[in-house]
Amino acid sequence: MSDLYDDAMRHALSLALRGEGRTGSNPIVGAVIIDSDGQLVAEGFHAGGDHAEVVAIKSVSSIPAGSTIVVTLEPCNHTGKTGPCVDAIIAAGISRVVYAVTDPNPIASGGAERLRAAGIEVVSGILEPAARFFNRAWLSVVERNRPLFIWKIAATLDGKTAAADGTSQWITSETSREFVSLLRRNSDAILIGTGTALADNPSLVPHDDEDIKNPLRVVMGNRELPSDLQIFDDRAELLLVQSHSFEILSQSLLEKGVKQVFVEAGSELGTAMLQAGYIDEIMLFQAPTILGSGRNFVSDLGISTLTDRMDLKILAHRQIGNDLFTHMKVGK
Ligand code: AOF
Ligand code: ZN
Repeated sequence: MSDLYDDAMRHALSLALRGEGRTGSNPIVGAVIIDSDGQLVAEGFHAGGDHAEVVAIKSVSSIPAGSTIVVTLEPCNHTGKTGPCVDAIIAAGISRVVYAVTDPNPIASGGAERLRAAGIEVVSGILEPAARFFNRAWLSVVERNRPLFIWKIAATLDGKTAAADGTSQWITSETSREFVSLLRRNSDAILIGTGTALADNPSLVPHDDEDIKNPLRVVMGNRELPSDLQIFDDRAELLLVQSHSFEILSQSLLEKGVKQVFVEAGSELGTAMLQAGYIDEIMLFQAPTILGSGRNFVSDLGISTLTDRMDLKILAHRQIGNDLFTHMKVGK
């Protein structure tokens, strides 16, 4: 039975991913309904409207007796933007609920208890580590009251992000840059410093699809910005954080419902965030090319002896085009 649940949960996780960048301050959630023979009955994911369980239940006219719903997050027990999922599950006559992560959100928790009280069998913790990873940005907000900050770096083999004369376009291959565009689309916000805004004049708008909201553009720092910069156009929302306080940055982002921030900072802002403990992960695109001199992606962190070094843990790595992509977690 547990293999069956694992397979259905893997399916539910892949569905959940389709909601990335579309759920605002809500988690990404996938749900799969299977009958007593393990055959797929319905599926759904949260895309900002109905919760995943309700999407799956509503997608079919009837659910066979003895069915199981496999969902990546404990079904909610509260009335928020929508009614409690536990009620929808009970009303649908579902016999068993299998979920991965217990809901730590105090207003929505208690779903498992209510389901059990209604005579429904509940199994929890299936593929929990993977499901926690998928929802790590939302969990960061609920459990730490802080968005997840992912620093993207495009550098040479020797860690340079620009040559000595300032030229930097392009260090990584087109395939890597297309992948970065996808990562931007799936983020709630994209962060740069005023230095990068002035030097590169980026638009920070990953797509022109009117049906899908672009990420919030965030520019941090105290430098004056001319009003003809691309970030001031009306293609996406802009948040200016005229401060050097990451606490203020974090609170302003939470107020905007941001869970996951794609940090496209240069070395000044990136180093300051890293030093202050505000970088959670690094996505490094490393081109097999050498400059020798130029701008380093990171500057002095105040580390003078090896035992004080900042260690990272590799989460994933692969070749993309002619570059090496490494996804790392800061700390062990
Ligand atoms: C979701 N999607 O598929 C599930 C969620 O503001 P509300 O009413 O949409 O409620 C959000 C809370 O509901 C959320 O923080 C989480 O605790 C719970 N479950 N949320 O957005 C879903 N299943
Ligand atoms: Zn719900």
